[in-house]
Amino acid sequence: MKYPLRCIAMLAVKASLFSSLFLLGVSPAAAAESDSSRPNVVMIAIDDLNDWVEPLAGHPDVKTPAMARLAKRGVTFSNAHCQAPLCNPSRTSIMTGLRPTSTGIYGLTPWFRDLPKFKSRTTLLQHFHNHGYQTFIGGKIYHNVYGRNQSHPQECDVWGPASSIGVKPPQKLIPPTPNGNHKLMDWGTFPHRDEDKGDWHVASWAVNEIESMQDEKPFFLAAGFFLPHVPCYATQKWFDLYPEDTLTMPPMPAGDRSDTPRSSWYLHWELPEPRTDWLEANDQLRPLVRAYLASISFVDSQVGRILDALEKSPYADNTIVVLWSDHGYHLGEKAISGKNSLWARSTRVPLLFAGPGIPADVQCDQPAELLDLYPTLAALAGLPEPEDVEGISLKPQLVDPSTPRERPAVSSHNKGNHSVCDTRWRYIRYLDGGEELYDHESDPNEFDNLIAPGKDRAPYADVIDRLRRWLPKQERALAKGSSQRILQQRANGIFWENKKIDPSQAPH
Ligand SMILES: [Ca+2]
Ligand SMILES: [Ca+2]
Repeated sequence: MKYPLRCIAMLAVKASLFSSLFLLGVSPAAAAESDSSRPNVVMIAIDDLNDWVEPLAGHPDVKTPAMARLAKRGVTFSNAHCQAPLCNPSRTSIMTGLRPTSTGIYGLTPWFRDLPKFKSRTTLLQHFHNHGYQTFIGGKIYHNVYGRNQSHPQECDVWGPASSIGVKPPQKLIPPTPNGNHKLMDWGTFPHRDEDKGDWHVASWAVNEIESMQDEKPFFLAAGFFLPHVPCYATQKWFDLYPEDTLTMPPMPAGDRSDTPRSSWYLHWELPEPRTDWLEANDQLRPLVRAYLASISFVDSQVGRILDALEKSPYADNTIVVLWSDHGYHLGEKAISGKNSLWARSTRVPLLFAGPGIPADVQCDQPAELLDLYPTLAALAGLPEPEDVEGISLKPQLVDPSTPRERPAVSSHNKGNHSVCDTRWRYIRYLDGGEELYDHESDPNEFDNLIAPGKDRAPYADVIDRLRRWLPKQERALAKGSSQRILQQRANGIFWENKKIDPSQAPH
C-alpha cells in the first residue's frame, strides 16, 4: 500500500509524539484527552421491529411507553431505513459502516471476519475501544453467535448473555407451516413468566452492568433484544393489551401486488415465513398481528428496565442512548409475512437518539440510514472520524432536526435490487430492470406503483432521474460462503438459493 507523502509526514509526527509521551512517563491512554468527560453510550437494538412503535405511529393500537419516553427525551428519525432487509447483512452494515454492496454480504452467512478483506475491519465498538472506552455486548447485536468465542480481533471487552428465545412451549402453537414447518414460525401465548424469556436476561444483564459500572473509563454498552422476531411468544398480560375482537388490522388491499414487477417476488421466492394466503386460510393472520404487537410491548418493557437503570445511575446525564431495529416486518401486507422486500414495511425502522446536547421531543423527517450510526456515535462522543465508513454523521440533524440531508436512504436486497427513499418518494429497481415508484405524500402505504407497465411515466421522469443517481455504482459480487436468502443473476437465469427460478411458477 502506498501512502501519500503528507500522510507519511503525519504518521511520523504521531510516532514521535507517542515516543515523547512515553519518555515523559505518560501513557497514550492517559494522554487521550479527558476520557472521563466523554459521554457513555447505551445502544439498544431490536430484532425485526417495524414502525409499529408509538414514536412512529405505525399502528394505532400499539403500546410502547418506554420508547415513547425515550422519544420525549430526544430525536426520533421518522424516515430511517435499513441497508438490507435481513439480519446478517443489516447488522454487518451497521457495525462495519459499509453497505451490503461494498461487502457482498446479503445472506445469513458469511460472518464478515471470515472474508480476508474484512478480517481486520475496525467495527463500531472496536473504534470506541481503541479510544479508551470499555465495550460491552449482550444479546443480539451481531447475527447468530458471530464474533463470540473469538479472541482476535475481540469484538468487545465484555460479552453478556447470547440472544435466546428462552422458555418455549412443548410444541408449536400454530399448524405446520409451508416450506418445512420451520421451528421459528410460531406465535401465541402459553403459561410462562416474563422472567424466563431470553430478552429478560439480556435486560437484567444490562441493568446489572450499569449498576456496577466502574468509573475508570467511559463505556459503550450494546444490548440487543430478540423479540418481536418470530417465534412471537409473550405472556398473557401482553396479549391482554390487544383484545382480538377490537384489534386493528394493517391495511392490505386485495391485488396490491398486481402492479409490482414479477421480479419483486424473486426477492422472497421461497421463505419459511408464510404467505398471507396461507395465514388467511389457516385463520392465523389476526393471531400473528396480535402476537407481534404483544411481543413489541413486552420488548418495550425491557427497554424500559434499561432506561430506568440508566436514569437512576450516576450516568443519567452523560450517556447517549440510541435505539434501532435491524429492519422491518410484513404482517400480511403485499401478500407476505416476513422481511426480504424493498418496501417501507421492510426498510423503515425506529431510530431514536437521546442524551447530552440532543434536543428533546423532536422528530426529524430527513432520510437517515442505519449505516449512519457509526459516524454519528463517533461524532457525538468526540472521537475522530472513522476511516472509510460509508455512512454520514447525523449530528447536524441531532443539533437542528430541520437541517436537510441531500443523500436519500438506499436499501439493497442482493446485487441489483435497490430502493432509494427521500423525503417524499421511493424508487425501486430490480435486477431485471423492473421498477416501482411511490409517492409517500399521497400514498404512505405504497399501494400505487406510479410507473407500472401501461402507465405514463413522463410526469415522473425528473424524479426517477434524480433518485436513480443514488443507485450503487459498483456492487460487489456475493461474498464467498453466502447462503440463505441469496438471489443471483447468472448467464442462464436467475437463481434463488442456488435453485433456478422458473418465472412462470408461483412463488413458494
Ligand atoms: Ca432481524
Ligand atoms: Ca399495488
